[in-house]
Amino acid sequence: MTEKSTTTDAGIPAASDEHSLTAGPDGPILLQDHYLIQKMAQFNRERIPERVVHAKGGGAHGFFEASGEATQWCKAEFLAKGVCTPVFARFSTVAGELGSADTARDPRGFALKFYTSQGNYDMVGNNTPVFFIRDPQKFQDFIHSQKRRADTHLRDNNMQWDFWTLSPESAHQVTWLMGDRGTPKTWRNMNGYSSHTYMWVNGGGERFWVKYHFKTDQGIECFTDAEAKAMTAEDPDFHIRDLHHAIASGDHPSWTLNMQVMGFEEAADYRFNPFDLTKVWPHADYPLHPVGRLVLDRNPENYFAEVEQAAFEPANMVPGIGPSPDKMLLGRLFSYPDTHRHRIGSNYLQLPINQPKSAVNSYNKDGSMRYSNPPDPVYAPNSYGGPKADPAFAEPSWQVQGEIVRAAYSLHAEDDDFTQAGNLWRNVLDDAARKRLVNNIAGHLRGGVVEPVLHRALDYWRQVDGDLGMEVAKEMGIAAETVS
Ligand code: HDE
Repeated sequence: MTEKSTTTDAGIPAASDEHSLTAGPDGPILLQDHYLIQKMAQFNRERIPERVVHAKGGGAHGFFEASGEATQWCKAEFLAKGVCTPVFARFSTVAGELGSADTARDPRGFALKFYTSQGNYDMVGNNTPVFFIRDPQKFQDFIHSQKRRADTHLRDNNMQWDFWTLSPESAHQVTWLMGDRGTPKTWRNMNGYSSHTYMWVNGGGERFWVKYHFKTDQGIECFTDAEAKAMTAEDPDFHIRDLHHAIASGDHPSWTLNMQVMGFEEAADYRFNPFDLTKVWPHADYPLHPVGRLVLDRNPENYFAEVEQAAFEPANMVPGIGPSPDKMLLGRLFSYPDTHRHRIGSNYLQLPINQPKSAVNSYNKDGSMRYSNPPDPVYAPNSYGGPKADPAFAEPSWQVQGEIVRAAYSLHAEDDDFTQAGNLWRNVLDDAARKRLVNNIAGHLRGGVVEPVLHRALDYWRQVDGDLGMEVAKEMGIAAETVS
C-alpha cells in the first residue's frame, strides 16, 4: 500500500479508481465489485433533508469572552469575568432552499452554540429584534406563504402579502424586512438578536427578564435592493465566500454582546407586552449593557460535517438561563430537537459538531448510529453509583394562572400592531432610508400583488404611518384617497 492509497469505507485497499471489475476487459460488470457498489450506493445516500427553513447558510468557529458584567444578573458559568468559551456560529437566510442566493431579501439567522462548562448553550436568533408573528400556531402557515405555491411551485409575492396583510402583527418585522436590514452586505456587517425575552437568574436566586443584542464591531453595512439583486446572479454564495475569506485572511469578525435587563416584577405593568415577539423594548426604557465579545476565528474544515449537520436548539439553556412566557419561544423549544431527530437522526448530539465539551451523564441509550453508550446502571434510581439529578439545578420558573384557553395575549397599555413599526419609520430611519424602504415595498408589490390584496397592503402601510402609506401609494401610482 502507498502511504495514502484509496480504500473502501471499510479501510480495505482499492485496486482501481477507474475500472469496474469485469469478466475480461470487454465483459459484463461483476456483482462482486463491492467497491463499485459501495461507491454508487453511498452516492445515492449523500443528501440529508435540508433545513425546512434557514436551509442556505454558512458557519465558523470562534469564542466568546465574558467581561463579568453579566454576573449581577446571571449565574451561568460562561458569563463570569474572563471566561473564554468555544462557540460555533451559523448564519443563514430563511425562505430560500439550499441552492438559493445568499443576498436575497430575507431576515438572516444568527445561531450560536456555546460549548460551556455546563453543557451546550444555544442562542438561536436572527439579525432583526422582532418577528412576523407572536403565536407558533401561525408559523407553519407563515412559512408556507413565503415559500412555493402548490400549483406552480413558484414563490408568489401576492401570497406573501396576503398572509402579511391578514396578520397585522407582522407590520413591525415587515418594515425591518423591506428596509435596509433585509439585505445585509455581509454576515460580518449585521447584528444578531435573541429577539425573544429570556429569563436570567443570578447567584442569589433573583430573576430578571433579558433580551440579547450582538452588535457587530464591523459596523452595519447593507446592500441596496439593486445591489442585492445583482449579487444573487453574480455570486449566489457571496456571504459564505465573504466570511470564509475574511477568516482565512486573519480578518476575524467580532460582535459585542449587549443585554437589556428588566426587573422581574416590572413585566406585568410594562407599557408593551414584554414577551410579545413582535415588540422591542425601547432602549430609553431599558438601555444596553455590554457583557462580552464574540469572535469568529476558524473556518470549518468540512462543510457537511460542521455546518450542514450543526443542530441548534433554543431548549439548550444552561443553569441561570431560562425561557419566558413568549409563546413563540415556548413553541421553538419543541420544534428544534424534533427537526434534528427527523433530519439528522436521534443521536444527533453525538456528532462532533453537536457534542458538548462537558461530561454527558444521561441515561439515554442505543438508537441508530449511537456510538458512545452509558455504562451500567442504565436506570435511576440505582444502588450502583449511577449519576444522580441535583435539585439545585431546578429550572427557572414563574407564576402561571388561568383557565385553559386559546386566545391572544392580554393587552398591555400601549400594545398594538402598528405603533412600533411607525416609530421605526418616524424616529429611526433617515430620509434616504425611508426613500429606499418605500421603493423596496413598491417594487415588491409590483411583483405580482393583485386586488384585493394590493389595497389591503396599501392600507397596512397607511396604518403603520400616514406619510408612509401616502408615499407607497404614490410610488405605485394609486390615488391615496382610494386607500381606505
Ligand atoms: Fe426557527 N426554526 N422557528 N426561528 N430558526 C429552525 O430548526 C421554528 C424563529 C432560526 O442555523 C428549524 O434546525 C419555529 C424565530 C434560526 O441551523 C425549525 C418558530 C427565530 C434557524 C425552526 C421559529 C428563529 C432556525 C428548521 C416559531 C429568531 C437556523 C431547521 C415558533 C429568534 C438554525 C432547524 C441553524 C431553524 C422552528 C421562529 C431563528 C423548523 C416553530 C422567532 C437562526 O425547527
